[in-house]
Amino acid sequence: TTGMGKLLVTGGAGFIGSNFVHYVLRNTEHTVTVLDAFTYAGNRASLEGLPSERLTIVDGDIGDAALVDSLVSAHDVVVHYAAESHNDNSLHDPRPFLDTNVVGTFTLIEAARRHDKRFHHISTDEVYGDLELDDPARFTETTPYNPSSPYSSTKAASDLLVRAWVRSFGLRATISNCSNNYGPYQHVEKFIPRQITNVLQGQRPKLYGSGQNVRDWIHADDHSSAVLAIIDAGVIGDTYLIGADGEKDNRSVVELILENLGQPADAYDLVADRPGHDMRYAIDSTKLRTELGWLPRYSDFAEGLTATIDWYRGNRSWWEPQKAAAEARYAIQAS
Ligand code: NAD
Ligand code: TDX
Repeated sequence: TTGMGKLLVTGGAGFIGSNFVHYVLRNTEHTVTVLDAFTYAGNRASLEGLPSERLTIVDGDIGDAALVDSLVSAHDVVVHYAAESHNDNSLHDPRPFLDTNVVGTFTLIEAARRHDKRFHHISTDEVYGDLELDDPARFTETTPYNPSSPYSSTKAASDLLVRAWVRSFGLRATISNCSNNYGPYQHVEKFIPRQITNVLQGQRPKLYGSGQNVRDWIHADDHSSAVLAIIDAGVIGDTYLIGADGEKDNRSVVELILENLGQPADAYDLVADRPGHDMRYAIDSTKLRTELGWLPRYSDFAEGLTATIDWYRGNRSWWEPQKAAAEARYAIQAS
């Protein structure tokens, strides 16, 4: 990326945010301030070993208007990752999703408007609802919003706030909607890390429903390179879909994990389905590729998954402290 700037990265201690911070410090000259509330999903260990002269970490809430105002005023670009991110949690306790995803985003864009700062909003393909398994269509920038869950409806609400602030107040913002990410530092509540760490602990993977649901997987580093491309050259007011043509059904992903870890491919349990479970997501990222020249580096999912499995194998001290609590939450949700 060109030049040097001061980035304020919200949610930078979470999965995708921390991968972005690593990526930025490795590949650009920017300095980074992370604003993160360190909820159950935030982890200081995900930011260890980074150059302290280019990284500042602030423990605070994006809903804290005074804190947000002073931080936004002191930076060039706000990159907004912070969110409550897990669908299963949103089905059992939606309130934090409204507070963080909706009111938190509102608080940030008000500050960005006041100080006329460049704002990039990170969102998800889940705002478009889901597709049938046999539908040849994929999501594009013009697909109508149709979210299914408390999580995705609050992300949709936040996207619409950003669009309205662009139109009504001239906020200098862009939005990206990305497909499912995988890679290091992903919380063990999420599908891929949950199944890897289950197997590493001698437990069986848990597949919801029939395991036929399809997700469109992208490596977190490819998400990061796309966000940097949009910050550099994206058109103000525009939305960009980010995806790497990685459609896989959940059963195939579990089978790959089991094979990788030397287990029989059918050594998993089918468990109760997620209520309202979206069937399939699929991204058409033609706009990003043709207008901004972006390309994913990880084109082979099986290879990226193997690297991710190796990371969880080699970093037990990162995930073991979260594992029991995450499984206890699943046990409560199931009862
Ligand atoms: P995550 O849950 O791993 O991380 C979220 C981070 O935000 C955590 O560090 C948490 O402490 C922080 N946070 C939560 N509430 C906060 C608040 N009120 N104030 C400050 N910080 C707060 O989530 P993730 O999977 O890394 O997702 C990051 C972003 O990317 C989200 O906006 C999500 O909607 C979006 N996204 C995720 C995926 C995916 O596959 N995980 C795909 C597309 C888009
Ligand atoms: O134990 C499980 N078994 C299972 O079959 C879990 C945790 C999930 N699943 C299924 C549900 C989904 O079909 O795996 C798929 C992926 O589940 P999640 O990891 O919970 O992701 P998803 O619901 O698809 O949402 C993710 O991608 C889009 C992120 O969590 C969101 O933040 C992002 O917006």
